[in-house]
Amino acid sequence: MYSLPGFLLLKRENAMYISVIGPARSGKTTLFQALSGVESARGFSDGDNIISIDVPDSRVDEMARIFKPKKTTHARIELADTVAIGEGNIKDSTINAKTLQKMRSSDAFIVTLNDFDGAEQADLRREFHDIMNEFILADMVQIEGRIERIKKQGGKKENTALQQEMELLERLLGHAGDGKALKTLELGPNDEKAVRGFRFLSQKSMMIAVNRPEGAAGMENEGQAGDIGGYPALYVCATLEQELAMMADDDRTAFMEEFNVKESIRGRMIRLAFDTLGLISFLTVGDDECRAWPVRKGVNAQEAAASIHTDLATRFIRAEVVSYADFMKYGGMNECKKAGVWRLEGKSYLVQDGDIMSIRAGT
Ligand SMILES: Nc1nc2c(ncn2[C@@H]2O[C@H](COP(=O)(O)OP(=O)(O)OP(=O)(O)O)[C@@H](O)[C@H]2O)c(=O)[nH]1
Ligand SMILES: [Mg+2]
Repeated sequence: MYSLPGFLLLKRENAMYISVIGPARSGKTTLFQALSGVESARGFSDGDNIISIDVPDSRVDEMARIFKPKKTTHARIELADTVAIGEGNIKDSTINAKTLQKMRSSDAFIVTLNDFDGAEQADLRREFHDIMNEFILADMVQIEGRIERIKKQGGKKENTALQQEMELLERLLGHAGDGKALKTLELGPNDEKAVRGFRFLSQKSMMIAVNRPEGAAGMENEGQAGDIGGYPALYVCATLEQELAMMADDDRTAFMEEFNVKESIRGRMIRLAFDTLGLISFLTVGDDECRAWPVRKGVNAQEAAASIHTDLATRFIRAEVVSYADFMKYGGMNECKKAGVWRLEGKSYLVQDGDIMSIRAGT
């Protein structure tokens, strides 16, 4: 039976799960609404507000225009609005276990920082630092708990597996104890696998949304805001973007021109998320369905097949591949065949972003 390393697959039917987190009143809910286009009551913040959003992808739209399929499916992101995080919150259990659990199961965080009422850059860094400290403390509590249990369990007997785990836990604890995020600890593949189950908060991928005042919106602020604490940051004006997200398409275009907004935050943030998480998309096309499949960079054709269906990976014979660029250049599959750019690839072919694939599988 063909088995796939778990980290190459995205859970929940290919949806990434991203939580919007940040200090109190930093604009989390406003940004959540801007990204999802869904209005939820302001101040709603028990972490239960989860919405599934489509990943904008003009390649999928273009394929749908050409094939006119019964169904068009974009990659999806599950986005959650959460409670505020401040100093002492996790330790004092102000954040309840259920919310903490949801944060732990996130693939990544969007950290919203308030820069709309005159905070200095230094304050943003301090605010982020405070949140990271909370995460590090929460991770330490988990590590210490596990160490205690191992001590009780394996105290008398020789057990290499437990000893190895203990050594790893001590290393993690030492690193976190120095106030450093676990993400910055280099781990070998085995250790990486061993810690995955803990779902440590300070090990998550993070993107920072620096929430700017309305007057600052516009072109000059649309780029990246550099990094904060080693994590990539984007400038955003959440209130403006929230208004944008709620508008009819025609109004939106005019509004974006007026405020000199080139691209809405949804596209910018999702691209950053794909980048940060190391994701690419391959496409499947046809009269039934045109669809984008997000996979980790570096998956091979067989692993990509598994993200569609495990059976397809087990019975994998070949992948028919045409790049999106070639498809558009030559104007179709048959044209690509004639031009000699249509390929038959084997299991170990490394899937590229925008590959249009069809998996040939045996019975
Ligand atoms: N001027 C300005 N105000 C903003 C911006 N984003 C949020 N606000 C205001 O800040 C207040 C808090 O916004 P929310 O989105 O509810 O913040 P939150 O982080 O979800 O707050 P809690 O869930 O209570 O921690 C609201 O009054 C917003 O209108 C912004 O970009 N510019
Ligand atoms: Mg809120």
